[in-house]
Amino acid sequence: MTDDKKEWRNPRSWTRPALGAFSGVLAGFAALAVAELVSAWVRPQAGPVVAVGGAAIDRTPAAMKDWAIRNFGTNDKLVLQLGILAVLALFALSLGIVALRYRRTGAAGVLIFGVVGAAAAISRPDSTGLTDALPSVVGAVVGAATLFFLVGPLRGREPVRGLTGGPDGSPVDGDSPSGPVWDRRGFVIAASAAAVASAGAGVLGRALNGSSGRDAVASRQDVVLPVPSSRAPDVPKGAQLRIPGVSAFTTPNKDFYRVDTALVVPKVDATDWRLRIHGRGVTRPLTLSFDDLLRRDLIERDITLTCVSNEVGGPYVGNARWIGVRLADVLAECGVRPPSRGGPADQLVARSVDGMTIGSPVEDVMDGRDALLAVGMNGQPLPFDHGFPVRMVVPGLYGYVSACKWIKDIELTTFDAYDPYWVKRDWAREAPIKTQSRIDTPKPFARPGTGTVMVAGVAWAQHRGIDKVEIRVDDGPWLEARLAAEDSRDTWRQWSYPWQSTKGGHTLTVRATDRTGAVQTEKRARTIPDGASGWHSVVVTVD
Ligand SMILES: Nc1nc2c(c(=O)[nH]1)N[C@H]1C(S)=C(S)[C@@H](COP(=O)(O)O)O[C@H]1N2
Ligand SMILES: [Mo]
Repeated sequence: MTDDKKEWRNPRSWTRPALGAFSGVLAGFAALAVAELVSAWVRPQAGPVVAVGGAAIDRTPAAMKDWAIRNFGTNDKLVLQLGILAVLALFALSLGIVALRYRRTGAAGVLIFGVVGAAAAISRPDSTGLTDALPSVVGAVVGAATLFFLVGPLRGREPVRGLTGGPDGSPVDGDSPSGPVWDRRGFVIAASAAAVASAGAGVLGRALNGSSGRDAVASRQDVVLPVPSSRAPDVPKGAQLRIPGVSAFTTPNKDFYRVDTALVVPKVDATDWRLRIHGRGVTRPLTLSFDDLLRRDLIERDITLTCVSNEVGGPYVGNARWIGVRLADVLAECGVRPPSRGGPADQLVARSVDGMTIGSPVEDVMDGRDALLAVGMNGQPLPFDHGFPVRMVVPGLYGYVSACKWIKDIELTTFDAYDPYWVKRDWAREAPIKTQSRIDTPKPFARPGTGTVMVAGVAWAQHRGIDKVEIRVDDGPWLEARLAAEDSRDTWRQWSYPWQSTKGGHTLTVRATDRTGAVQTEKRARTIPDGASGWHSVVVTVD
């Protein structure tokens, strides 16, 4: 007891584990920094954190993904990567302490993380081969060496207790601590050198990764979108209400929601992009270049996209003016017939450069709706975030069953024969967009004054169209809202209602009716497996 107390008072009893832990963290930092640098040379997606993060995303159960989107929204990827870094820091710290006593084991532990990173990198669906292992492997070797080097001379000759060594400080795994022992100055210099070199490698790697894909950026700058042979009519003047707080009718590209599994946004060089179309019932397989697409007849359409992960009242819906090639024409040229005309394939599987697979009903994309291979978004080439150079857009279907970004391959198959990415993860095979409406203003918990309060928002039922929107105050009768002008039945529609408010707390609720006459259901459903349902409500207090 007395001994322990003395030992505890003696700074040495914790200085050493602390320095060991510190060396471990430094070694981990060195490993990641070097991996970052090497990944800039291989490709940014091959870095260990991105690869392990991607593997984690693919294995995340649907419920967890839903939870992450709900809590972190579009920041979910940042949170994931910070989580991975936190876990790595904890392991690195522990390995540093272990290495004080078992130097080889500690260093080997770092190598194991390298193996994990390498395995993740080469098994990613977009992996380009064994070189993807290099960032993890080289990083881990440098990390292990750093730990070995820093920790060796820490394993001093003085007797130490507990965690840091045997009673006489002798190593247990047989590697001899016969080398030099750090004095304080020596350790500070060595550790600082390691830290500075790692920081240098990391910053350089970051910078190089940040400027990677320069060819892709240049190819995007070179794109001149041809004038579409079929223009979209101007958005009717009355489609955009001039009520503060209502969503912009056309969502600017920079504000457009983004939902995908890519930790690093793919940067595809349009000049070597190809789209291959093949599979069942394809009598004339086709490979198209980007220029091939631009030379075809282009159509321009306003289409509202919605994510199946959008909660009732949620933000994952946006409307853009797309330019693209009519997908049905391309398919017909390849000899594809929809099932209703005897075609053998009922599922079209689009595959992206990052390994995403998205399956749509062949019947839907060929039924006359404006299903597009889109090249333009709101007058610009597609932004990288939204699928440059080419993505699919299909009116009326949730994004995960229609809107493949960075597309590179289309395979005709059957629903029986193949489950795409999200279907493997328990989401529905087919998912038409559910009729929905959202109150944009007033905001939840707003405190408007008495008098006329403009209640307004958007409603959507893509490819069916919105015919009616009603609101209800508390448990009162349904009141018909004024509908803004309709742009097309493939776009959302704005609505408003001048509410004569009365003092006190009130719940405002909205529901829409689509052109098939179906009233938006009150029945609450979760986003899994085929989209949320229920009515959107906002609680306000009138002062
Ligand atoms: N390659 C790829 N395409 C993808 C996805 C993805 O994860 N990877 N996500 C899909 C989903 S779930 C949606 S809702 C839309 C979103 O498109 P946006 O990010 O341009 O809004 O893209 C779809 N296309
Ligand atoms: Mo989605």
